[in-house]
Amino acid sequence: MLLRKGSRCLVLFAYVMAASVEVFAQQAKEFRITANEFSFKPSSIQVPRGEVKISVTNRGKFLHGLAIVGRDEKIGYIESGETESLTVNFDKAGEAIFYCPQPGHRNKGMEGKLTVGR
Ligand SMILES: [Cu+2]
Repeated sequence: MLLRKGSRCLVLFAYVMAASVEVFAQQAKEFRITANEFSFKPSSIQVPRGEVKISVTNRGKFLHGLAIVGRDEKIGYIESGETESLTVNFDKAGEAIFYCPQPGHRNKGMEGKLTVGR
């Protein structure tokens, strides 16, 4: 296939971008949580400071999600059987509560504790 100079440049750019995204993703430590009716497992996780990837698998029948008190980033909902990830940058040590943002789920017990190490 013949490509004009401009489009070859774009293809190269796309490759470089894909490679950078890959490196970026590998740097974040990943933590896995499962969601069900109506709890998270584990309900307490310890993460290091810095970039952390939290992957949530919905093992329930309802929609579930993940939100962290005091943070804007969240996963609004995850379909049953699916996994979604959230990358968060924790810049200081401390504790935070994570919960399911689906209406009523937090009150039914879908919350847990996230401890950020020093
Ligand atoms: Cu839920």
